[in-house]
Amino acid sequence: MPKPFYLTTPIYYVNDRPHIGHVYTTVLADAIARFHRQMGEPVRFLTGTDEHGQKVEKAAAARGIAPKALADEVVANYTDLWARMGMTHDRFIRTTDADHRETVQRWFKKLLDSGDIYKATYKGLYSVSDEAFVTETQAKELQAQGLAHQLIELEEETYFFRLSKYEKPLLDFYATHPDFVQPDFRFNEVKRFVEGGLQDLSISRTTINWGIPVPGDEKHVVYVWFDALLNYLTGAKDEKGGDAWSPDLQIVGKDILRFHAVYWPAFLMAMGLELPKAILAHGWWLMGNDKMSKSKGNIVRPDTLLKYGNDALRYYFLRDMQVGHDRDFAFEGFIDRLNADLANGLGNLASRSISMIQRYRNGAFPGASKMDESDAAVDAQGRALLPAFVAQANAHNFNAALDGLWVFLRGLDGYIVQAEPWKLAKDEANAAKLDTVLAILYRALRVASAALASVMPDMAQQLWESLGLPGKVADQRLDQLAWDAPAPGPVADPKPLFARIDKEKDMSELESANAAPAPSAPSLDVPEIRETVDADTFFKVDLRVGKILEAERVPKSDKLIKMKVDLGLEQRTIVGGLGKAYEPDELLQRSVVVVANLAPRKLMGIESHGMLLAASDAGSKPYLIAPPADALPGFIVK
Ligand code: ME8
Repeated sequence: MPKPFYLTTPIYYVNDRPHIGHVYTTVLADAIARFHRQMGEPVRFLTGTDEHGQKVEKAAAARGIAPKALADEVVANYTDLWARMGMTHDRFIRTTDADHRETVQRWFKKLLDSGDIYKATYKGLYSVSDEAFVTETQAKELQAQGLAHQLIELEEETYFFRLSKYEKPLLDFYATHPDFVQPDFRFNEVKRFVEGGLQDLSISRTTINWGIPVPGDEKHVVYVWFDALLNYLTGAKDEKGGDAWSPDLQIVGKDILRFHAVYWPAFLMAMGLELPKAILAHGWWLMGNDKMSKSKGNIVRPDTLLKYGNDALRYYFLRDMQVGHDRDFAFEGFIDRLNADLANGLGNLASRSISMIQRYRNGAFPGASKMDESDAAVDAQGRALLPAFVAQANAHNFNAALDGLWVFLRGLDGYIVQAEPWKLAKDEANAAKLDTVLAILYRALRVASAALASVMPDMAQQLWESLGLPGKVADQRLDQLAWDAPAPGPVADPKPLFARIDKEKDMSELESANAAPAPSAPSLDVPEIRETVDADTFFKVDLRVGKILEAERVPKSDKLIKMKVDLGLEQRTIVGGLGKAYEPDELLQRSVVVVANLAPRKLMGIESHGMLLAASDAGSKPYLIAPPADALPGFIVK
C-alpha cells in the first residue's frame, strides 16, 4: 500500500461554533483531498478540534459548565455541519481522545529524556487570546493594535522546549526547501521571524487545569499548542495500523502560520521525524475589511449561506478567494457570483446544450467528423482545458483553475451564437456542422463535470448523469479522461443545476439573518463642553488603573455587570452599566481606569465601590478606556 497523500486542517478551538472562516479552511482541504483522489492517489485527510487550554477553560467557566461538556457541545456542531456538507475527512480527531493523550505524554517524556525539554522559571507577559508568552516586541505590537488588555503578567515554573537550538537547523531547512511554506510572501515572514532569533518556548502551565498532565509532574499541564500540533502525529495512524506520516500538505490560516512553520518543524526535528512537505497558509475572510469577531458582532455563520446549497458555498469560497490573500466577504458579491457563474453560466449552458442534443439528435452523442476553423479553435481550447485545470489545482490555485474553466464556458455562449445551431438544424446540408457544434458542447460539459467534482460534488454528479454518463463522476481520473472519448449512451433530461437567486429579496433577508449588533457609527451626538473647573476640583477625583478579575451579569438586569477589580492596593466590587456592550467573558483581565474615590452606591441591591471610565456619545455603546498593558493596577491616572 503506497503512502497516502496526507492532508490536514488546523484543529478548531471549541470555545465557539464554526463560522465561515473555519468552513472555508475545511472546504479548501476537502476540495484538495477530492482532487488528489481523482488523480488516483490514496488520501488521508484529517480534521478535528483543539479542546484544551485557557481559552476553552474560560469559555466554559463563563457558561458555568465543565470544559469537556462545552467541547462535546461544540464538537457536535462541527461534526453535524461537516456531515451535512459531505466533508470527506478520514478522521475527526479530538485532543481529548485517549490515543492523542498517549501521543502527547509519550513524546513529552522522550524529549525530556533527550534534553530538548527542561524545567525552569518563567517571568513575563502572556497573551490569553494567543495562549502564548509574548516577547517585549510582540507586547508592543499588541499595544499598538489596542489589544493590550489581552496581556497578563505571569511568573511560573515551567517546562521549556529548547527552541533556540533549532534556529540554525530551521533556517538551513528553509533554505533547502523553497516550497515549504506557500505562498512565498508568507514564507519570507517566517524566515524573517526566525532570523530575528528564537527563544526557548514554554510548553507547560500550572495556572490552568484543563489540559493533558505532564507525565510524572501532574501539577503541570502540557501547553495547548504542543498538545494541539501533535494531533497531526496521532491522526496519521489509521484504524488498520497504517501510518500516513509525514504530511504532504498542511492547510492553516495565516494567523497560525508561525506555530506551524517554526515551532512544529522544530518539535519534529527534536523528535527525529520527517517534516511536512508543505504548509499552505491562506488569508482571511473579512467583513467590511475588518476581522470577523464575536465582539464586533460581524461573524457570518455557515447556515446563513448554506440555504443556497453546499455546492454553491464551496464554489464561491474556492472561486473568489485567491489562496494566501485576504478577501472581503459581501452578500452582494456572493449572490452576484452564484447568479452569474452557476445560474446564467454553467446551468444555462448545460440545459441549452443538452436540450439541443435531445431536440436535434434524439439525445444521441453526435460525432465531430468535420471541423471548420472556428470549431477547431474551440476544440483545441477544450483539449487544453483539463490539463490546465489539473495544473492549477495541483498548485492549490482553485480560483485560477475555475476562472480558466469559466472563461472557456463563457466563450461557448459566443460560439453557440455564432454557429446558430437552430438555423443549422433547419437544413440537412448543415448536418455535419451541427454534429460538430453539439459534440464540442457535449465534450466541454463532460470535462467541466469531471473537473468540478472536487469543487461542487453534487452538481458535478447531476451534470454527469444529465450527460447520460454512468457511475460516479468522482471516480473519473482527471489525468485519464479523454476530451474526445465517445459517449456511452444518450443524454438524459437536463435538470436545472442552480436556480437564479432573487437578489433584492435575498439581500435584505441575508443581511437581517446575519444581523449584527452593529458597532454603532461614531455619530458624535454629544452636548457642549461643560463649564470650566479649576485644577484643584479636578484633582479631587482619584483615578487609578485597575484590572478586572471577575465579571458576571447582575441577575434580572441586561445592563449591569458586577465585577471584582484589582486596584493594586485592594480589590473592589464595582457594578457597571456595560452589559449591552460587553459579555462578562470579554471583560476578564482587562486593564481599566477606575474612579477610585467615588462614594459607594447601591445598584440593584449590590454596593458598588467606584466607576469605570468609558467613552461614548448618546448613540454609541460605552467603550472602556484601556491603559497600556504595562501600567500596573494602582497606577495613578492624571
Ligand atoms: O487557531 N477567514 O483554532 P481556531 C479564514 N486551535 N479562515 C479563518 C477565519 C477567517 N476569518 N477565521 C478562522 C486555532 N479561520 C487552533 C489551531 S492547529 C494545531 C490549532 C480558520 O478555532 C483559519 O484556518 O481559532 C484559522 O487558522 C483557523 O480557522 C483557526 O481556528
